[in-house]
Amino acid sequence: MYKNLRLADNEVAQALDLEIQRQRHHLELIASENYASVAVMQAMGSHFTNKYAEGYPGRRYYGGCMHVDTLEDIARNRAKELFGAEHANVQPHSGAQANMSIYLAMLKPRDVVMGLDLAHGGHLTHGHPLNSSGLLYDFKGYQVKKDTERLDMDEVRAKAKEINPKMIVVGASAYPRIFDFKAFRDICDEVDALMMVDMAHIAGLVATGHHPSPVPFADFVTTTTHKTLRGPRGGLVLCKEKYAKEIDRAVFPGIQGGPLMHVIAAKAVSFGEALKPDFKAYQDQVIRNATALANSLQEKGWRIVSGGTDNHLLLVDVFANGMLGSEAEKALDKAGITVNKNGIPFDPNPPLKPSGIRLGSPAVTTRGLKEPEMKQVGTWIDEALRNRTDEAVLDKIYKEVEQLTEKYPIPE
Ligand code: DSN
Repeated sequence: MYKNLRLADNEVAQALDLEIQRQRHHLELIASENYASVAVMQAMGSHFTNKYAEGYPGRRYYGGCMHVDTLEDIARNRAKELFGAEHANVQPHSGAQANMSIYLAMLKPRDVVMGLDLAHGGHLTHGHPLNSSGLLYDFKGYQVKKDTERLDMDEVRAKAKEINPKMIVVGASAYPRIFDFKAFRDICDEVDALMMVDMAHIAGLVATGHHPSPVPFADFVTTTTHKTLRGPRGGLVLCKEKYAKEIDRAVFPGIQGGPLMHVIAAKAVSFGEALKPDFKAYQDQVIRNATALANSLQEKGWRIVSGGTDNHLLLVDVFANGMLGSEAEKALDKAGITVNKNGIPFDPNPPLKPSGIRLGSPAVTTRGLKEPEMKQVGTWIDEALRNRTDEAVLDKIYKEVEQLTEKYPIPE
C-alpha cells in the first residue's frame, strides 16, 4: 500500500514501517483505538486531500466543489441514517472540536454547565480547568457513587437542582456502564437545561443498538469517528433540525476553516461499513470480549471498577494489588500488550501515577480475537503484572503474544 512513499521519503517510510510492525505484533487494548479498514485508509489518503471547500454543500467559498458536495452529502446522509438523527455535521476535525462547536453555539462565557468529573471517567473537554471548556465556562462536575462506582441519577438530579446549569454534558472516556439517557433528559427538563451527549467511546455500540441511543433524548450528540465506530480520526455532530443552522455556523466559520474533505471521504466509507450487518456482529463480539477479559482478570484476583463492564472497556484497580497504573502500563508494554494508565473514581494517587489501567476490546476484536483468546490475554496480563520486574517473564510473554498476533492480521 505504501510503495510510492518508500520511494519518495525513506525516513518517513521507515518510521511508518516500525509503526506497522508495532501494530501487527502488539495487542492493542487502548479502549479508544481501533484498526480502520483499508478502504477507510485509502479514502483518507486520496485526492480529496487537495481540495479547499470552506462552507457547506451548495454554499461554498471556492469553485470546483461539485464532487466534494456530493461526497459531503453522502457522509451526512449516512450519518443521519446510521443514528436516526435529524441533522449531521461531518466537518469537525476531532471530538474536541465537535464539543467546542456545541458550547460556542449554545453558551455564553461563564455559563454554568454540568459534566462528569475527569477523575470519575469524564473527558478533558467536559470542563477540565486547562481545557477551553473549563477556561470559558463554569463547569461543575458530577461524580459516580463511592460504593457502586456508578452514576446515581438521584445524586445527579440533586446536583442539577442545586446548581441550575444551562447545559448538562453526558458521556465519558472511562465509564464501563450503560448511561440512562432518558433519566438525564428528565433532569434536563426539570431544571430547564440543554442536554448534550458525547458518545465518542460508545458510538459503534449505539449504531448497532448494543447501547441505548442518546439521539432521541439529547439536543446535541457529538462523537469521534475512530473509536468503536472504526472510522478515520475525526469528529461528528448530530442534532435536532431546529439547531442545525446554529451548529453549522459554530463549526464553520466559528471554530474551523476548510473541512478535511479526505477525512470526510473516509468518514463516509466508515458510516457505510457501519450500516452493514456484519458491523452488528462485530459490536456484539466487542462486548463479549470485554466481558470475557473482565471475567478472566476477576477470576485471578484483580478488582474491576464497578464490578465489571456493560460495554467495550474496563478499568482495573491495580493499586488494590500493590502497584501503580504507570508501573502496570510499562510492564505490559514490555510484554507486547498496549494499555493506558488511568485514574479510578476517588483515586488516592495522582493522574500521572494513578491506581488503574483502562483496557478495551475494540481493536483486538477487529483482528478477530474471541472469548478464548481474551481469556488468554487475561492470563498474560495477570502473569506480566505479578512478574512486572522480571524481564525474562515479560520477554517470554512478548514472544507468546507475537505468536498469537501472527494468526490475527490487522487490515493492511
Ligand atoms: N483521549 C481519548 C481516550 O483515550 O479516551 C479521548 O479523547
